[in-house]
Amino acid sequence: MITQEQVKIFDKKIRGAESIFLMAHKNPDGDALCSVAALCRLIELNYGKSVTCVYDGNIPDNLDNVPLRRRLHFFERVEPDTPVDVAIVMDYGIIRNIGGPYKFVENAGFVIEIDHHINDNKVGKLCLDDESAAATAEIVYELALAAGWEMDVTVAMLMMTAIITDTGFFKFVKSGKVMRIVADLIDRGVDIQRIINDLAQKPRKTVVTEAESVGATEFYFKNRLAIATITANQYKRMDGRGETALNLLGQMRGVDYTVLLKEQKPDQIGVSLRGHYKSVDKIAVALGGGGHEYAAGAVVHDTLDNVKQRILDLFKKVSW
Ligand SMILES: [Mn+2]
Repeated sequence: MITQEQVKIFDKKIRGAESIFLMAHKNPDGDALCSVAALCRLIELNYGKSVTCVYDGNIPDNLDNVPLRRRLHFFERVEPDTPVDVAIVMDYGIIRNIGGPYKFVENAGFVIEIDHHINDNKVGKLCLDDESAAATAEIVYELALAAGWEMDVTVAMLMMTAIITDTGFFKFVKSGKVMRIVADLIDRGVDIQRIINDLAQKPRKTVVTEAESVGATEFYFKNRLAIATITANQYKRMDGRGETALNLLGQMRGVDYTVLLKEQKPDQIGVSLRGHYKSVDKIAVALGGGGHEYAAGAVVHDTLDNVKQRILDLFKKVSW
């Protein structure tokens, strides 16, 4: 719930600001990128002020066609000493996740945060946080309504993209509230089919490489554990995350656990773990990582063979 008191402070700070910076977490995902772009557009539409959007890390290829994508600048391309009157930090979780753009927060006269992550160490003076929101964009939507802002179809598209990505294409939706927002965004002219199709597009090389790695999957524990490997050479040919491989692995009937090993460097293995209604978070923690109950991961600094052996040893201990 956004109160009128919060709207008043937000409004006053934006009106009084000459330089406004927007940012989210490093390596922005759909929600991070689109929440920033949507709020940027809303401020420009409703206050006639220009906003600077910065990011750190990489933005995935499948977000290339998101409206206003080019409005986000790699933080090092922005003059580091730029005065900042208001910094708005979105979808960040913990301060460490902000990365390079944090220096603009440290310089800022006032800091606002908009987030749906659980966080005890808040960076914002004004906090528009809601842990029950399915996406940060959901809070931006509520702010826009509470403030009575004009919202165009570009803003609606960005919010929809954020919701679709953060809910895993609606799979993780736990409340009707976000679906009522989705309904309103459709009525505002959003083409949901087009967004979903665009998000699914990947470079040809990535799809072919990931399918190749799934073709060489190894099965253990009576075929109930599937382990696929993306070698260092394959890793170079694809766009980082291995979603296609994980999706294919997850479709195999009778497989309870899937593991994707990515040889990011000779001694750095990215491990993605998925459980078909079976928890994998403890295994991720044992490897020095973490995540959600059915989807977790880790980055392990060891050789591919050693990491695979460690994982097999850990799976010996699970109750099949
Ligand atoms: Mn999010």
